[in-house]
Amino acid sequence: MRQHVEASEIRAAFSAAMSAMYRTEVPAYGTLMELVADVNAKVLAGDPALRDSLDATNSLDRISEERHGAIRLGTPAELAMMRRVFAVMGMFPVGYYDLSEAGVPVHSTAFRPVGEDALSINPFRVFTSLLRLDLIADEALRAEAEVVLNKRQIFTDEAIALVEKAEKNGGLDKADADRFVAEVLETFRWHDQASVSPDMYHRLHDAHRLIADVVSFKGPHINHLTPRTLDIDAVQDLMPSREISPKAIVEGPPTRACPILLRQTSFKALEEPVSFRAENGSWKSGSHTARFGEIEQRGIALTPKGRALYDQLLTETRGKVRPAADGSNADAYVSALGETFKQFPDDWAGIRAAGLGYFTYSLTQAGEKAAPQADQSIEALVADGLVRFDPITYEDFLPVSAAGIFQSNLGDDAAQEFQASPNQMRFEADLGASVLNEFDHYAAIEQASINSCLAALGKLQAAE
Ligand code: OOG
Ligand code: NI
Repeated sequence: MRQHVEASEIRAAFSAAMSAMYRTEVPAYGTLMELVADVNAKVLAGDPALRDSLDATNSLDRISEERHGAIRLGTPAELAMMRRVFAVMGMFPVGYYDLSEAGVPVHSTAFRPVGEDALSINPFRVFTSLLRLDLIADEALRAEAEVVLNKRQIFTDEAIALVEKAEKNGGLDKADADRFVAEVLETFRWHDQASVSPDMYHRLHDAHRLIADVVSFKGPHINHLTPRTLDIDAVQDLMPSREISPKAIVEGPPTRACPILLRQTSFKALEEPVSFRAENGSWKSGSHTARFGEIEQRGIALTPKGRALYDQLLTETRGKVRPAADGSNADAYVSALGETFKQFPDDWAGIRAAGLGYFTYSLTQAGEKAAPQADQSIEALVADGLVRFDPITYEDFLPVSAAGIFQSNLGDDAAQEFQASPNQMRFEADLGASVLNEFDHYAAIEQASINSCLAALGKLQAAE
């Protein structure tokens, strides 16, 4: 049998193909990529230590590459098939995000590589939402939307055949992997001909702009891609100088010495020409707003306790200043955010001591050479300078931030009230699998690193 290509390699090829396609489809995204590369180069030039540490982890040359993208699916069957497609690329569902609470009628997961090695080969994730027609009040419209969605096939026959082949044989050879990437890319492509009439588009749009975006097209066009920036505030400030218009505020925590979780911002979605099939079969031109570009900067993964504190401080801030979509109170929001987050420790030792973040533990140089340790507690080993700790990067998403990204790209008037109704069981039934709990995952990484420190020092003891 021919050699199988590593799943991570297929993911890397897919991410590169998607980036190339999106840059052609949305030229402003190419401009954002150039800006990010320029800002990252400048940060690295001024910070040799950062450059060395990125170099040491082999991530220097890929620093400005995409970290994630997002799609919105219409039916449970699409979600279930998408799970199988992503599995071929080593991407698995992590986390459940309920966006209904924030006025967006979807619930979501992120398909992503899970192990440290897989993440370092290529970190590309896809934030994947499933439309919740059950949140649409108008029953007739809901039924009509269902009919349209059930008629479409978002995957090519060849893509499905290759997924089945990969599942049967436990992987794909090089030629099949290349075909797989090309075929799967088709699902994410933009279609400028809507599959609904102008009238139906407007009714869907009036129910919620997001519903129109999901239901009106042949497939779940990639709606944004997101490279990593080393200075998100600089990119936010510089966007207008490149003639792209940033959303009002950077989502997530404020600027800090020790970054936590995830900060993200985007340029606002562009109005794009589309044509609609009128009742008499002729094409009518119109427009649709959906696609944008985003940037992200990641910090430490927080424990449930740290996350609760983060959520509390964010709620407190938004109670003081609710960020307006037009940016009119952006400065007031940013200063309230900074002020409120003073309650969150801003040094690694303090974050660790308070049990707010996850860390990996490793032997220091002294630890490598250490004599057998009678005291095996990790705290004692840290205190004695034999073990060091480093923050674990948060690789997931934040529902309030995601809602902010959705909202600012659906138009400023899109905020809408829904009953908060998380339904993870329904989501997992539709997905055909359960999602990995991100807290359990980070806790396991931390515990494994503690165990290996203890074992290493224990071995010294055993060798005596
Ligand atoms: C997804 C928005 C969520 C993020 O980075 O939080 C997201 C969407 O607009 O479909 O991508
Ligand atoms: Ni995003």
